[in-house]
Amino acid sequence: MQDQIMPGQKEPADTVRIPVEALRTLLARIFERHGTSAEAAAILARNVADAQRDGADSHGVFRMPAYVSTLASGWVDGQAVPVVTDAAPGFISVDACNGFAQPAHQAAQPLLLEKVRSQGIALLAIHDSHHFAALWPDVEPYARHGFVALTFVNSMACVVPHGGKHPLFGTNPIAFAAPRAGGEPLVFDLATSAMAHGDIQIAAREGRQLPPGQGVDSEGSPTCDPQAMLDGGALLPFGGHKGSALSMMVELLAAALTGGNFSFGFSWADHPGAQTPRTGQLLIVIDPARGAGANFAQRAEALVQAMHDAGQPRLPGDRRYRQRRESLELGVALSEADLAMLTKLAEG
Ligand code: NDP
Ligand code: PYC
Repeated sequence: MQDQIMPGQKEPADTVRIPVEALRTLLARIFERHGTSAEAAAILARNVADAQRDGADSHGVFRMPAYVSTLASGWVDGQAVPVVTDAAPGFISVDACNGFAQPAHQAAQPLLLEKVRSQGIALLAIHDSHHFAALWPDVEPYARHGFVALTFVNSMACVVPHGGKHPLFGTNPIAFAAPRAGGEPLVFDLATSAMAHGDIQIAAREGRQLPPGQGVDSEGSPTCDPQAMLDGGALLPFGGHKGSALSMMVELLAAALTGGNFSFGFSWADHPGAQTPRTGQLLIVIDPARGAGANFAQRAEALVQAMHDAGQPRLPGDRRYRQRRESLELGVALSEADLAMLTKLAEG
C-alpha cells in the first residue's frame, strides 16, 4: 500500500477532485467503449471508482489501462452473461463464462441473500471468472445487512511458495467483513503475498525500492527492486510458511472448489496485453443471528473496545473509511495525469 496523505498533510499540487458519481460515469463510458456490456460497465466502474474513493490505490484508476488492454486482447469476454445454478440448499455455483467476477457475483446475489436469510449460511462459488479488483467491495455490503462474509480469490502465478524455487501461487487475497454495533463494519482485505502485485507495479513506476523480504529476482535471489520482481522475478508469501499455507488454501477454495483455474493453470501467452487472471472466487455469507450469534454486533464492539484498550491505534478498514469520508466531502482525488489518461481512454 502506498503511503497515504494524512489529515492536515498537503496533497500533491497536481491533484484534482472529482465527485464519485462523475468518476463512475467516466469509468463506465471507458468500459463500454472498450467492449463490455452496459451492465458490466456499470458494475466495474462502481468497483474501480469506489476503490479510488477509498484510497485503495493499487486497484483504483491505475488499473484502467490494464482493463482496456485485456479487453482489446480478447482474453476476457466483456459481454459474458453469467449462468447461475442453484446447486444445493447452501451452495450456488456461477459460471462467469470467461467474464468478470463482479457481474457474476451480482447475478447470484438475490439468490444468495435468500438462502442466507432462510438457512443462516450460504456459499457462492464462481468459476471461469476474472477478478482484477480489491475484494472489500465484495464483502462490506453483507456486513451492512448484518451478515458475516468471507471471500477468497486466486490470481496469476507470481508468488513462490515457502521454501520453493518458482512462482506458483497467485497473490491470493482474503477479505472478511462483520457488523459492529458502534461503528462501520469491521473489514480486512489482504493479499497473502508480501505485497499486492499492483503495489509492486506502482513502486516500479515511481522508482521506489522496497523493504527486504518482499520478493526475488529472475535468478531467485532476494531483491528490493520492484522492477526486478516484475522482470522474471516473483513475490514471496507474507509471513513465510504461514502466508504460504493461507495462499494454498485460497487456491483450493477459489479454484479447486469452484471449478476455476489454479493461478498456474492458465496461459494468456496468445493474448498479448492480457492482464486479468482467469480463475475463480469463493464467497461465504453467514447470518450470525442464528445460534449463539444473536448479539454478534455487540460482541464485535466489545472486541474492538478491548483492542483499543490494548493499545491498537487503528482497525483494518479505518484508513479506507477515513479516506471515503474525505472523498465524499471534497471529491475523489486524482492526479492530473490520471484524469488525462481516463479522458483519453473514454475517447479512444
Ligand atoms: P494492505 O497490506 O494495504 O492492507 C491489508 C489490510 O490490513 C487492510 O484491511 C488494511 O486496512 C489493514 N491494515 C493496514 N495497515 C494496518 C495497520 N497499521 N493497522 C491495522 N490494520 C491495517 O493490503 P494488501 O496490499 O495486502 O492488498 C491490497 C489490495 O489488493 C486488497 O484490496 C486486495 O484485495 C487487492 N488484491 C487483489 C487481488 C486480486 O486477485 N483481485 C490479488 C491481490 C491483492 P485499510 O484498508 O484501512 O488500510
Ligand atoms: O494486486 O496482486 C494484485 C492483483 C492481482 C490481480 C489483481 N490484483
